Amino acid sequence: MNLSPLQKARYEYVPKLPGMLRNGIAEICVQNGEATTSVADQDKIKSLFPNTYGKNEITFAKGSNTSVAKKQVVGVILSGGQAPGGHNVVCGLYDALKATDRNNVLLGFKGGPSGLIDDDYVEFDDAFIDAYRNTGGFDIIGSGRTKLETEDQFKVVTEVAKKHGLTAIVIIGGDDSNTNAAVLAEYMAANNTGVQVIGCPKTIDGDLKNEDIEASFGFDTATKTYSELIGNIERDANSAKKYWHFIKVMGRSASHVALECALETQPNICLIGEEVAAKKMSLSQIASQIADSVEKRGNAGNNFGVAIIPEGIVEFVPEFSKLIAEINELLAGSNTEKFNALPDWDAKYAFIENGLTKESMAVFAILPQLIQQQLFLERDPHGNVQVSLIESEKLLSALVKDELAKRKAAGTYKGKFGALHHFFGYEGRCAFPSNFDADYCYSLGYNAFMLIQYGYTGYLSKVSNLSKPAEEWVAGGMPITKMMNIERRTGEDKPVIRKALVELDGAPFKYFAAHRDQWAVETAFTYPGAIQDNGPSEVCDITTITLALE
Ligand code: FBP
Repeated sequence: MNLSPLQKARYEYVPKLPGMLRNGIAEICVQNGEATTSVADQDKIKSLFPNTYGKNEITFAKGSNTSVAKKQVVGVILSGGQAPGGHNVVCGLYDALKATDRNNVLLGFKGGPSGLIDDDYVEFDDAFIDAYRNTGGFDIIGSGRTKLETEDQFKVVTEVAKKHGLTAIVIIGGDDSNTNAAVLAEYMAANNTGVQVIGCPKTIDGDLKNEDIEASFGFDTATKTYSELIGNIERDANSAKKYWHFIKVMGRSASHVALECALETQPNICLIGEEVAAKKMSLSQIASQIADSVEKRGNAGNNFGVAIIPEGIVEFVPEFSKLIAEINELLAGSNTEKFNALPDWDAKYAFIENGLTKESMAVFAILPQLIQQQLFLERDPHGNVQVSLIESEKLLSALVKDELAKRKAAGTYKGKFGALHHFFGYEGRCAFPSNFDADYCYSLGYNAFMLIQYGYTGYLSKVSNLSKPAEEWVAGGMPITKMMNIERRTGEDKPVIRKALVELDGAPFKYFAAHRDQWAVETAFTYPGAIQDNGPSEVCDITTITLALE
């Protein structure tokens, strides 16, 4: 492997653990918390998870370790989209496992959940792990989005587990992947396989959080990476004074990434999908809101600006989300194949026209053909629209341009409008983890092994009190079923982890809402610069503004 100077330097970084995990394995005991219930649909979730539902939350503390000694053979997978810090989860897991007993074994299954089915794995040793400490990416074993849900898949996983003598499986993933973890844990428990399943909360989207899980890992580094880039663009815009930049940022369902980037960079516009849904805004209302800022700034001679668009925005516009829901139903089951087999766009258009309601067809009909076609791109294995492939930044800037033309004709707008488009997503998912993510991820992995050692299954590794220094972080676990409810996916009702959306009465949104009118008209940009990992703590160890405000 060719090493950059930074990578060499990052090998030397020693991630910080929560205080209660610092005294060595022999000094970690368990404190029992409250029994749990699911966030909604309790009866249904309880009946689907009879063996893993309703368990207690737990916290680790300093004290004599009372876990039962046995040889542990643990399998780990990275699942879903990449997020900075994933390697450190594996490193923390490995270190705790080996510190407990050198004979314990950690197997990494390659390419996500499919690695478990195909029995494609590697056995980690010190040299292997050391090459990935404090680095970004998931390339240590790769990732994938295969959904583990059928009886046949579970049987194969059970056979693979038997073959290796697995005592536990750790699934490092987002809401969908941890839904997989809960379902697999239930299957393993119901069939007395003796295999425990533990999840770890990953996703740059930041939507796997709740009163227990304060942040998903990767959000910190990804948003700081995008904010650096947005700040650079703001400075370019303010230097050249001739472009409006429409910047789409990742965040499939929730707008946490967009909101955090806005708090970091103070752009002229930032759309928040959850607000658009709450106010039932139409596409033309959104375009008009952006055009107001362009007009005011343009009339004052400032023909430039920056607008941040969350990639999931289209799903929040009521007319659009209804359209997407209808398209999902239209493509359910074998219909996708039928649709894809149609010879050309005209035939597909006729099929669509036949399947959509009048209202949705009216929305569909006014979209540019490029966007219409993007709405029919393949869903991911969990049935989600791949919003990263829908160019909503281009759609919105085109609508703004039309609106400005009308205002120009009416004589109210006197400026010039030139738009450039960007999409920041993949740029941030494999960045070197910030100190925060390096520490948090290592702690999640270390903690996951403690949950295994103490015999828990169907639990999520939980590290909280994150806005404080790592010494004060609190390590423990919570049953995954606590976060679940029933939702409609690919035309069926399914138990899934409820996504955490931006709360409009939460402190981060309120702060943004209190300042955005000023930011829309003035040039109030802030330039966060690149992530720093070596220097004063107030520069290198800061958390996200979202976490600080929450
Ligand atoms: P996870 O929910 O698996 O963490 O992935 C989130 C994400 O990064 C989204 O922000 C984005 O829409 C999606 O992955 C892109 O998926 P892919 O990597 O398959 O293109």
